[in-house]
Amino acid sequence: MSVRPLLLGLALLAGCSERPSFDPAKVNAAPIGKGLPRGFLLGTSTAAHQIEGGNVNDWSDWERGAFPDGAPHIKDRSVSGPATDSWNRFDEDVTLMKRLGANAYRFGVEWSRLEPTPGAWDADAAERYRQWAHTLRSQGIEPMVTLYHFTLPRWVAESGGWENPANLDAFERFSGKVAELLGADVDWWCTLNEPNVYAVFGYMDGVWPPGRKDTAAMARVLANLIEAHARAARQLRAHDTVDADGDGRATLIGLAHHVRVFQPASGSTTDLAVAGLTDDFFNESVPKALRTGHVSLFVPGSVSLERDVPDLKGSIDYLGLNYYTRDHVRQDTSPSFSHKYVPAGHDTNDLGWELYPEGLYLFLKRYAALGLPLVVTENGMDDRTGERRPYSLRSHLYAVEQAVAEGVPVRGYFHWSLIDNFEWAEGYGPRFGLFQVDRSSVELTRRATPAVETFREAARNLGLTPTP
Ligand code: GCO
Repeated sequence: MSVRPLLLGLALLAGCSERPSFDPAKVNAAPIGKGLPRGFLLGTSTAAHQIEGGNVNDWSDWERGAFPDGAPHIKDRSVSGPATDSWNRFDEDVTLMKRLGANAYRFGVEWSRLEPTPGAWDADAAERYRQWAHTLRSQGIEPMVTLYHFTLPRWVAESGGWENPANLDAFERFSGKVAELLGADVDWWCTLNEPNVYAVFGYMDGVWPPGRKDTAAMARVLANLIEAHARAARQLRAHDTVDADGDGRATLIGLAHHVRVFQPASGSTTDLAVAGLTDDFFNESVPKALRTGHVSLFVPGSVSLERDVPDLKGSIDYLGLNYYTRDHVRQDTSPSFSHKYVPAGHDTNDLGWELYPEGLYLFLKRYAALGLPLVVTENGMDDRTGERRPYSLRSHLYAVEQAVAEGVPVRGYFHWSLIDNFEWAEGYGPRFGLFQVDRSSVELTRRATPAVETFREAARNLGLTPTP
């Protein structure tokens, strides 16, 4: 074994000494939103497949299947189906954004709609996305567009998905086309959503399509995704030359990187090293590659991948962070070499993920070292009654404001999510929406949860004007 784990463990130990802890009384008393800088993007986030409805892609196929032991791929046996019908209810969703007072919206374009077969461009779908981006801009809502959020057209998946280098070429072409399509209204681009999560769930844990359990393939796919980002960024810059918001820049490119706090279960050298390695692989691989132009992936005993991708350097203008939770970690023999859990008594969301707003502050501080603007591209909680979301939203905005107060250049916060939606392998049980969606009604009625008021308060304190 190399000295790498030891060094990482020690690095983590050093990091442990400064774990903050927020005082709920202070969080509740804070004039939330007041500490955010001018021009801050305060919005919500969604993904095409989770809200549009009617999509036909690798995920809609996967949703109908089962694992070898007979268990359904989707825990509650639901299929995304009509989702929240946002494909047809976009204007209604914009009304909700206006009610929040949001000045930004992150949404995805669905590759399988735009290019259902190789090289064929669907003009109607394209026109609808163009109108969406235009509507948002004319309503004073800054659009941020995600190019890839976990779903692939069938033809891409069937030809090997992200394992096949030819599909990187296809994604590159697609990115250029989307830039041409939406560039007049869009400056903020998010090339990929959570490449680390996708690679691990799809290729190591086998719980998402394509359902593989092959750690070496997981690493290759992650490396390919990182490379795909660099290639997409080049296309976006070449084909979106319109500065839509008048700030002097036609493109602001980033990706949404999923980060989790990995807390060693004990002070033992093994737990420290395992937590450090997990952190290194999961949290650090992507930002390090973006910074250095070199992809380096290491999983003890199974993966050691090195790849130069010089175009990565300078490929991002901001780093997006999707932050939800903290895992406690101890050594294990599973393929990921670590066992992750939440100790009894810790506060969790309804999916059992620990609520740890301090973690968001820690990551903002950590990635300030990149010297680039940071954007919280996702944060939120599964709260099926909606009663606990107000504090969650407040405490995470508090984390952002703490970081801002210490000089961290945070440019935006996008709450996941605007509305309840299809939560991948979990189906429709979880409720992440600021607005609840009544799935029993034909209209898929959207109803405000209590956190809408919290969001409006932050918006007003930022100088925005929610509609009544
Ligand atoms: C992800 C996504 C979202 C999820 C959200 C809640 O992290 O999987 O980007 O699609 O719905 O994070 O789990």
